[in-house]
Amino acid sequence: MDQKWNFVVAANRLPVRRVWEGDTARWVPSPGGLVSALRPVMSGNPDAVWVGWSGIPGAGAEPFETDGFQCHPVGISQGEIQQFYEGFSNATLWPLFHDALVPPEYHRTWWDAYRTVNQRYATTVAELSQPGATVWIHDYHLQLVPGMLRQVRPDLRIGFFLHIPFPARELYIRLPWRTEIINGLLGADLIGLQTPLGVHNFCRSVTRITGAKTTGKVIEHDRMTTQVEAFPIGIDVNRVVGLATDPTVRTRAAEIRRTLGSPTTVLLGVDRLDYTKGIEVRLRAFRELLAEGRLPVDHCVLVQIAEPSRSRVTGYTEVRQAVEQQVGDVNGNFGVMGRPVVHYLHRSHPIEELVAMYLIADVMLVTPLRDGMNLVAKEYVACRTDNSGVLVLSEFTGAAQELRTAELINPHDIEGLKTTMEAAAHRSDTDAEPAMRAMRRVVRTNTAQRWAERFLTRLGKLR
Ligand code: GDG
Repeated sequence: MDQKWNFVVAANRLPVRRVWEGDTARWVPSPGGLVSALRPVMSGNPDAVWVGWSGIPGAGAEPFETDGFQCHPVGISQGEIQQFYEGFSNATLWPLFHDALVPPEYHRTWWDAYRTVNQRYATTVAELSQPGATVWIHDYHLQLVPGMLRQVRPDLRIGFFLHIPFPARELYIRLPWRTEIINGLLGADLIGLQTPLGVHNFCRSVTRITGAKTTGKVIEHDRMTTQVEAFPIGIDVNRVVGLATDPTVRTRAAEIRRTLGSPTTVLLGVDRLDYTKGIEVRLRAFRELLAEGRLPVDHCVLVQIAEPSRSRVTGYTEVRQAVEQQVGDVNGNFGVMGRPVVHYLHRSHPIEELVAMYLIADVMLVTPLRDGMNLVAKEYVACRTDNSGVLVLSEFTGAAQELRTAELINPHDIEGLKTTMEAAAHRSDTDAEPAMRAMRRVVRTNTAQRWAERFLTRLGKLR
């Protein structure tokens, strides 16, 4: 690799995916929060490269250009997908970091694969980086990369951002490889977490495991300093508002509402089908409200979009079965011919369709048991350009730290959730307006682009 770059992003996935048209394949951008957030610094930047997996098992493809910057695929074999991605990343780290909602599995072979793939990323990044380059590594799949990279390239300015929560110390220390992961992360100059609680949890684990001195958000270790701070992620507000005000999308929204039978109240959930998202909790609350006559069956509809996700990982088949059983139960008991009460869509939707759904949702249900941030909550708020609508939001999301005027709920307290959902369904637009207006200010201020700018500016001032 001869060419070197001055700004290197490393993430589990590349910002593009391969699509086939007949016999020819091409790369198309995969729309995601991270891609939008980094667009201003990546797009058309000849000094920037993105290192990640293409989503296709096997050796990495040749580097290529997209949107004016370089993409450098990292190869991941079928076996590594099972052990590194589905195994250690999503059946060990993901559940452990989400309060062990399902029991994390600890397998030494998975750990070996995690180390191997992280080493591959570190080697690739080291080879691609100019002297003194800035490197930004993302998320729980790559927590060893900062440390591995620091060993071979002490000259680099290394930032790391964790998109999921950092768990309480009492949970984190269960991890057999807790020391290795902490040391991996401490290779970074700057570690970003979604919330101040994440920062607190991380610093407590560091102190316990390494004995390093922590002063506020500064950790001193091995003649090096790591700064740890909260950088709550935002959304691409202009894009979302652009869609929410697009006449085609608005026409589609009206059409969806008619298809649903023009109900008085539409309640909506939009999630990856994941056990952390609390989909079962909201379905249970909804069922009980119908059964108790507190929500009128003929005027209320719940739409639940559940994007398929990680179907081969432990816990995901179970959550799907549970949700589908609940949907069947509610519709079997409360629906009438041609008019289900719950519309459950287990598939991925184009963003335009999601925005149309946000536009018709009188009540948005975001009820995770634990969530790093939750961008769906912010997207809903951004779409409500007339300040109508009620956001019911779990206290256990990062978003709850910012959207203080949402209807905050404890998803473990079904009675409390029911009371809030009932009140939300009956709230008038006028009553809902001040809360929505305040949330819209927050979402418009802390955008995805602003988040990236804040992180990189902070990183630029260190060392
Ligand atoms: C992780 C953290 C943190 C959903 N269904 C479809 C679809 N989506 C889009 C939403 C939203 C995104 O996916 C989901 O983002 P979330 O933040 O809600 O959740 P995670 O996927 O768990 O993300 C999370 C995030 O990273 C960023 O740091 O907030 O806490 O867990 O943008 O709109 N998009 C399309 N079709 C769908 O069917 N196109």
